[in-house]
Amino acid sequence: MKIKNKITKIRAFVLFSIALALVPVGGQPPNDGKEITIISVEKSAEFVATLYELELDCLFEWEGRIYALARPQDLEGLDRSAVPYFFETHKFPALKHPQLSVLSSINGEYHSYKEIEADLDSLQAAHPNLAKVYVIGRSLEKRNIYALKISDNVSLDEEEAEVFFLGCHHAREWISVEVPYLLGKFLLENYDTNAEVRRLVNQSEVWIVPLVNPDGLEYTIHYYRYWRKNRRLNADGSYGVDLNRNYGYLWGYDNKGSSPEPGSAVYRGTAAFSEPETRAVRDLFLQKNFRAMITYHSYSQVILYPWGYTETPSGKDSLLRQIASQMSALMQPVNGRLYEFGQASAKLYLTNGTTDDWTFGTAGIPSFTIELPPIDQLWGGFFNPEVDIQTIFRENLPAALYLIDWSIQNFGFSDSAAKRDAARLRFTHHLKMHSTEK
Ligand code: 0X9
Ligand code: CA
Ligand code: ZN
Repeated sequence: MKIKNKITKIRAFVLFSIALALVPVGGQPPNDGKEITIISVEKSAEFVATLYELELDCLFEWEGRIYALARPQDLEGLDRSAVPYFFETHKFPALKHPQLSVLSSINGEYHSYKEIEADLDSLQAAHPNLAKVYVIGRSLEKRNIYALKISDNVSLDEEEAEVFFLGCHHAREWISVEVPYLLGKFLLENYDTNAEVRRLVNQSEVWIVPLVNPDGLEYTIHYYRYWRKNRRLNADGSYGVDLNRNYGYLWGYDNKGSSPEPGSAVYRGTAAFSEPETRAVRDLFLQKNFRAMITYHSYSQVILYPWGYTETPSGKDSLLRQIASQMSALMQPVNGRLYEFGQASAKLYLTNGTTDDWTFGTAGIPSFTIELPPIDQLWGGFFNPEVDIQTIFRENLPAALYLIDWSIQNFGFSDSAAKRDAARLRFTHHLKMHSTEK
């Protein structure tokens, strides 16, 4: 074999885009002190196929080479494959303000899959009359997808306004797990002492799915902080379907709002609801009669509403704008941060197969995507320091409470109840209880 492994350590090689991608200015590197290895291979079909085979996550392409993140076992695999590659190691710099970083463990105050499981169970145990944890489905890697229901007489399905909150369709958007989780915790812990919270909880049924994409989240914690999609092994050897392009309303409408290419960050999958994670959300949604929903993402600090697939306003544009504007007005005084709002396609970019287009398109309910702070990459992008978790939650709280109240006030009006009832008949499977009450 004449192919010689060319293993060269280029110490001085510093690429600005790596620094930008992994250590956003103003943000806190979440992998402080950790060493990472970045490899590169010449861009040829054969070499790229090897990267896919070895399950490496490609970071970017630059001057004819593909750069990817590699773990130690990946380097062994590369050596065996006889693909010539370069590698370099980087150590994240020590922080000037370590208290702002992710401290207590690899993911700090943020929740991992096991941590959200344990904390949801604790909430249920501490508030047995108000909180119940359900398993609404399983991820590709067989992790549970949990829903927390909060209401008085929680075991009963009462004639009350149902409201839906979701988090973490995108793995690297860690803050989007925390905000809906903390909303649930807040409602439960303030029920006894706060009459307004009690009224909202008594008159509604709040459903919270804080972690739609557990496989992706675990991948960001243990392998690659920048991962976005789920962990589907695609036909071409690449990984991941963008769960926020996999919903069934005008799925794959065009190739601008989503991609047919498996390797793309916005790959829509092979069919609408091809992924177990979106199916879990769909099946819960179709069994319920939700009046409004918020799905949390990051970052951008904006409130978005349908449509995403077209720049044409929906028939309910003024209602959606009015609710979004109310939410923004309630959020702004908390920490002084302004959340701009608008139709998703116009305010941000075209998308199709998103959660909110689907819930709005099938049930006609007010549906919002809240892109949590920061406002841009220079303020940290996907990496919010731990001290910001409470801050961001606190400013989002009045918007969530407002939407619950709006749902209560508008309970009884729905132009698509019949449509939804018909759909529900097709999904009659029963929700399974988690843990103590199986
Ligand atoms: O692209 C997305 O899925 C969302 N942005 S993110 O950076 N969190 O990935 C925005 C979706 C906006 N469109 C709709 N909500 N329809
Ligand atoms: Ca109730
Ligand atoms: Zn997102």
